[in-house]
Amino acid sequence: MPTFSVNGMNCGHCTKTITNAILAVDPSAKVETDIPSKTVKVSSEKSIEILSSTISEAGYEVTATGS
Ligand SMILES: [Cu+2]
Repeated sequence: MPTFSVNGMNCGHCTKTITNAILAVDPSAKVETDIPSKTVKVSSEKSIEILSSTISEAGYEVTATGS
């Protein structure tokens, strides 16, 4: 499952913003966020590139991408 390290994801508002942005491009996506490790795991049919740019467009910097 693609995992993104997201700089600036500090609170529940951030996680909600990011989750909603991903759900806007893929309503069937499953999103797991973890604030202490600043990671977002996404189960989605969309590509890593699309998911990464979606997080960026929501206003957060993706510093690393893994799977
Ligand atoms: Cu926040």
